[in-house]
Amino acid sequence: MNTAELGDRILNGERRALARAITLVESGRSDHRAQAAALLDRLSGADRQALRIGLSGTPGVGKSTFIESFGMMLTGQGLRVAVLAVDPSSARSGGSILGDKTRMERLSREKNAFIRPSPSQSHLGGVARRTREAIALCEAAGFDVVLIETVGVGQSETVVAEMSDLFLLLLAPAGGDELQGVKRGIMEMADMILINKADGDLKATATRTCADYAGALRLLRKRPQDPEGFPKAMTVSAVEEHGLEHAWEEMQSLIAWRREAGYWAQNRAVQAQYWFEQEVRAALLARLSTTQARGLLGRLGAEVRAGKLSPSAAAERMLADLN
Ligand SMILES: Nc1nc2c(ncn2[C@@H]2O[C@H](COP(=O)(O)OP(=O)(O)OP(=O)(O)O)[C@@H](O)[C@H]2O)c(=O)[nH]1
Ligand SMILES: [Mg+2]
Repeated sequence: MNTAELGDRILNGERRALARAITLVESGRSDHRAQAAALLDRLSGADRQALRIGLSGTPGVGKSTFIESFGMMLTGQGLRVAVLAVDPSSARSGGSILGDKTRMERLSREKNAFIRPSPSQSHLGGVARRTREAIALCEAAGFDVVLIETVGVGQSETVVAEMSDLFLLLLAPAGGDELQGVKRGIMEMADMILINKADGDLKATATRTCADYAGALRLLRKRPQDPEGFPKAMTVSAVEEHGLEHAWEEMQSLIAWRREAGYWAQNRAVQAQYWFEQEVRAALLARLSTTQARGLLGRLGAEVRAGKLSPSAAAERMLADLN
């Protein structure tokens, strides 16, 4: 299938075409890269936007269960929902969300939903690009909401937050009064904190945990992109499907406010600039691993090691000689 036909099918909302296109953007082959670029270029003209919701949380907090329940609620409202994952630590069997597609059994059968696992064995830079491109493909395919899931480890929250309109942090109820070791940086990224598992025996603990986090959020520096009362902490139960509609209402009201105040567009512009700079950085680094660069590092390095050339002088010469 050529890119024109593939593009038309994506615009038509065909999930199989979308899946194929995502496979294309995941490929490292240079002819595939060229095709992917042509496809994305073609689709950008459609100018369709989805609400991009980033979702992070530690293993076992209930991300998959939440996405299943929340996704079903959205499709129940007639919305089309795509689910993507950013999982740099694909040591976990079979990557992320499709390892537990069983947890999203209903959603995966839903015709207005599309679920895509993260490819295994990719470094964070590669994952970031493929996820951004997959988001663009989902938007072109007419999805209303794109959920981007990540396990809360290391840098992946930043990656997801930098490509989301809304960033949710899912937490578990915790005993005691210390905040669950959530790093301040991650709290600062969150637009909403959802304390999951607010059901059964855990309900009271969840309510207390929620109050603790609401307090902690109030202590953070106020961000211009937040109306009064945000970022917000709420309790939900993904299993019992409690609080999901309320959470969705809050998300919509936040987004409506940001659109009105210009922060939605501004945020997307800032993100575009960020990714542009990241790509330049990555491309410059890649130029250090070409044969020519490695040759220069070897030759100039020998002179540096022998004391014939200072490290800075060698670096300058290296950069001048690099193609
Ligand atoms: N009581 C209760 N249990 C829940 C809820 N949501 C999820 N769980 C349970 O928590 C466990 C982990 O849920 P998952 O949805 O797989 O969690 P996850 O965050 O996707 O986990 P990883 O994929 O390993 O990162 C499962 O046993 C779920 O049944 C909830 O709302 N209430
Ligand atoms: Mg999961």
